[in-house]
Amino acid sequence: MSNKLSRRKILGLGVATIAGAAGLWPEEGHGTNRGSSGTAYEPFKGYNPPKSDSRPYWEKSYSGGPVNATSLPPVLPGRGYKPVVVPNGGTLPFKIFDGVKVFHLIAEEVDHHFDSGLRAKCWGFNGRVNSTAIEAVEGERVRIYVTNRLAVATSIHWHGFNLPNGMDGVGGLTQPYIKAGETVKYEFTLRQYGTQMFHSHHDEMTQMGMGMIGMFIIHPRNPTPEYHVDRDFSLMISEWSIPAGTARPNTLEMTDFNVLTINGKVFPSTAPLLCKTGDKVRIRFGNLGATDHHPMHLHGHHFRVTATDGEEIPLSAQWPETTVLVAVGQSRNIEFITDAPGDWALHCHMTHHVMNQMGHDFPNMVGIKREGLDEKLRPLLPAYMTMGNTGMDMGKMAEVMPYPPNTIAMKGAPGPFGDYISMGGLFTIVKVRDRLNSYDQDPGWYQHPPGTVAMKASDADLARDGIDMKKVNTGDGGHF
Ligand SMILES: [Cu+2]
Repeated sequence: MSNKLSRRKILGLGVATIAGAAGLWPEEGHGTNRGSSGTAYEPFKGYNPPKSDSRPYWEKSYSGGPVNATSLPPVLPGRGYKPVVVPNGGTLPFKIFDGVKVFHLIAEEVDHHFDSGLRAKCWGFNGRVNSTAIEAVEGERVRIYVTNRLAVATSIHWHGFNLPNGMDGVGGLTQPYIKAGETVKYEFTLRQYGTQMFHSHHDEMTQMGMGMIGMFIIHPRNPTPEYHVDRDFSLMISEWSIPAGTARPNTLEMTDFNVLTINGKVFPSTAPLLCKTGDKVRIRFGNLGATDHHPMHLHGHHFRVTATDGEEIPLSAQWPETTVLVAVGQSRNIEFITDAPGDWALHCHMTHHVMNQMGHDFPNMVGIKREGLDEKLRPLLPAYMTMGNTGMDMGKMAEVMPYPPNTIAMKGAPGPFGDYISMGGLFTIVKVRDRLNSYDQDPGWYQHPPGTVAMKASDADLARDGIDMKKVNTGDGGHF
C-alpha cells in the first residue's frame, strides 16, 4: 500500500482523527540558402528553391531564417514591444552590452509556496519556481549566463528554438554538463519569434519535476497590426507530487499528481488575470509538466488559437475554440476580446486537475450510507467522521477539517456568495471590468447588476411558467 497520506485518504479512512517568429529580417545574403559557414551549397537534385522574398510563406519561415543571420539591435520593453504579464512571477531582467542582451539565469533551490499552506523545497531560477519568463525580440543577440547553484549537474535547453546545435543545451549530447558551482554561457541570435520555453535537459524527470522550467517569449521585430494586444499573459502549467506532510516534490511519480499549478501556484493563490471590457487579450500557455496534457477552458468567451510553439498561425487558418489542449512540451497562444464583464473561470477541464491534494487510491464512498458507521468506529477513532459519501463537495468543511502540517485544502476558497468555489489546482479567474483603477490592483469580486445572477426560483416564477412541483415526477423524461 502506498505510504502517501493523500487528502482523499484522510477523508475516506476517517483520519479526521489525525491531527494532522519568423519574418526574415532584411539582411545581406538573405535567402541565398547558405550553410553556417556562409558558403553557398548545391541544392538537392531536382529541387530548385526560389530566391529571397519570392519564397512562399511556409517555406520562408520553416527554418527560422539563416543560421548565420546577422543580429539586429536590441529593443527595449515599451518601445518595440509590449511586455508580457507573468501572474505570480516576472520576467528576467537584462542588460545590454555591445548590442547584446545579457541575461543571468541562476539555477537554485527555492523554498516555494504553492499556496499559503503548502511549501516545498523546489528547484527553480532566480528565486522563482515555474514563473520566470525570459522576454526578447526577434533578431536580437542574446547571451544567457547560467549559474548552477544546485548540488548536482544541470544543463539548460532552449525549447523550440532555431539555434546552433551546440547551444541547444542537451547535457552530454550538445555540451558538457554545467557542474555544481559552474557558470556556462549560451549565446545565439533569435531567428524566429513566438512563445517558446526553456528547461533543464539533464536528469529531466528530476530537475523539471523539481521546477526547472520557464517561458521564453520572443516578440516579432516587425509585428503585424494583428499582433497588438492590450493584455499579454504568460502561463506555465505543471504538475507535482507532494505527499501531505512532506517537504520535497516526489519526482518519481509518473501518473498520480496531487498539486497542479499555473506559474507555480494553485487556486486560490493563482493571481487573477485583470482586463478591461473590450481589451484584446492574448494568453500564452506552456506545459512542461511530467505527463499530463491539459485542455484549458475559458468561460463566457470564445477565443482563437493564434499560435503554436512552431509559429504564428496565419489569420485564415486560426480556429475558434473555448477549450485548447496544451500537451506536454507544447505552447499555445489564444486571443479573444473581453466583451463581457465578470469573473470568468479559466481552468483545465480535466476535473481531477482542479483538485488540490488528491490521491487516487481511495475507495469510492459516493452513495455509502453513513448511518451507524461513525458510531461504530468512534470507540476506536474518537473524532471519526465518514466523508466522501456525498462526493467531495465539502464547502466550509474544508476550513475546519484537521490537516496534517504542510498541506492545503482540497478545494478552492470561499466565493462572493459565501459558498465554496469547488475548484483548486489548475484554476484561475479572468476578471473583466468596465473600469479598473489599475491592471495591478485586484478589484475584488464582480458586482453583478441586479437581476443577473441565477438565484433560487420563487413560487411566483414557477406558477407563472406552469411548473407545479406536486405534479413533477422523476424519470418521466420531462413533463412539459
Ligand atoms: Cu489538466
